[in-house]
Amino acid sequence: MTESRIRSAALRSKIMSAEEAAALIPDGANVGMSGFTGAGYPKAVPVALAAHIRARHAAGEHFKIGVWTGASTAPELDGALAKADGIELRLPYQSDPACRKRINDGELDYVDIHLSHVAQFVWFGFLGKLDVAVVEVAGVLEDGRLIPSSSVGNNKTWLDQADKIILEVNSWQNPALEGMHDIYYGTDLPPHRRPIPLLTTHDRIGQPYFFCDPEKVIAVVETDSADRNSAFTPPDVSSRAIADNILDFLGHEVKKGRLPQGLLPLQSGVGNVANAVMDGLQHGPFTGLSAFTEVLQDGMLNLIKSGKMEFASATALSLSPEAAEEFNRDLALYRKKVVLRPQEISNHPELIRRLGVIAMNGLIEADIYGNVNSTHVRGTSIMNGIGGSGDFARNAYLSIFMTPSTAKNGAISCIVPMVTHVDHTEHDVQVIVTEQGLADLRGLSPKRRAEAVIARCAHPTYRPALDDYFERALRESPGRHTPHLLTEAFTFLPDWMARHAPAGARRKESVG
Ligand code: 0RQ
Repeated sequence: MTESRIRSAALRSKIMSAEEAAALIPDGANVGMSGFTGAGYPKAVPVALAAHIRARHAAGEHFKIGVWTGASTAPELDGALAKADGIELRLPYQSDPACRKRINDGELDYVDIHLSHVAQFVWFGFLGKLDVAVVEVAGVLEDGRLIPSSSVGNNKTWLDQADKIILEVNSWQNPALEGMHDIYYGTDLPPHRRPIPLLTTHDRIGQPYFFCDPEKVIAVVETDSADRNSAFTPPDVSSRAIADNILDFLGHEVKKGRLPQGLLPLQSGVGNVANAVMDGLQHGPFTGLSAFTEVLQDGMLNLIKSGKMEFASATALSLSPEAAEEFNRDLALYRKKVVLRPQEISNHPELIRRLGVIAMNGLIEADIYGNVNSTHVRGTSIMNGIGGSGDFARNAYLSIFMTPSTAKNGAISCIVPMVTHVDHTEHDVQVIVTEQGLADLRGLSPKRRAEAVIARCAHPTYRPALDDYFERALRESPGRHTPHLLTEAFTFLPDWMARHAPAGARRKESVG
């Protein structure tokens, strides 16, 4: 690596190997790591730490740490540490198969927190002491300030709050990232909080660098590794139909005068369906779009490239390898149209409400009354976590949840009588969309919501069972405001699904 990436002589003197740096992290430490949706996570120290932990375990010693991040990371972080059985507690969001298995096997404590809450939980002291920060950066200035990399996440908080800091300086990250970030240092604690002075998606209210006390830096590790950058599956028939339903609905809202022609700032969740919706917007009638979101996926990048989207504010990139290559190649263009902010700002309720964000997130199951489960399979096994979906759904101008109507080749209906776990209550869910259609739940009472969700969103295979449940609940439920048959809400539909699922459809009861 050229020395120009680490321009501070004081920090250059702390360069060491990942193994030496990892050995400085003690058993029982709470470690704040960078990383958000596979971008900007440390690539070398966690792998070295996992090897160190295995060696300590082989010697009969106890060694586990708390792992705090921005959001999901990659196999080199969550995967490596979970496989080594080195994680005591994980927060706030993960999507790694090895980590998920440990959580669902009861071997790893997981605290699934709204992404906007994490920083203030640390500032308030709710999570205990942060011992070490391990943060990837794109470079270090002469005075020790840091150039953030492809995600910002909670790094500002980790660098502020940790006793000790380990930096990974990754020369794979494009040096032209310098200047693209907006790190806001104006957040005070209650009762001294002031309004956050951000009025449009493209306002800059902070500065492009992280402050970092060089005295706290105990190691600097040089790396040259790509972000995880997993590929997206091209939109299939189902995700295209979901996207079309959303586009029709947004067009209808524009006609009604409830949305401007350029819509309002978009937030789009993770995953293939969310990416397909962005792809749909590419072919839709809307121009002058903007985004106030967490992750910038391929679909959004294409909207920027085609000129349909004027500006995107996020906290992280989450790109396929091809899109990452293109982003790096054309960074001179993209840096004028993209800003990355700390996640307590990208997901801040005040800003989401002020800007009037249109939130679009995935779900695992929705019930007939509009409650949404985004996190649990069959009520007890975690899939990923709530991530930022609650930050956005609760505060958005429009909160849309989308899913294919069935999962596992049609063996499971994603529309159920009663969700087996609630992440987003009926009060925060305004629109549910599947490939079958769209239910606009705004202003509807529970019974009218149930009629709309069953008729418009459920798969035809499962509609009769849901109609039957709802009709019997209307007759037999002790209370008639939100009619339910509580003794059968969770048992009736799975049995029915098992009997009516298409032949050959695979059924999976649990994850991980
Ligand atoms: O499993 O891959 O093993 O087949 O869940 O489902 O349909 O591919 O959809 O990728 O959009 O993910 C809710 C998980 C949806 C995601 C969730 C199985 C299904 C498949 C994925 P397989 P799809 P997506 C901002 C917003 C919470 C966080 C969030 C998520 C897998 O959107 O994690 O929104 N959301 N953050 O087969 C059993 C069901 C199922 C089911 C789906 N009813 N029963 N399995 N699946 N429905 C970003 C951040 O916060 C960082």
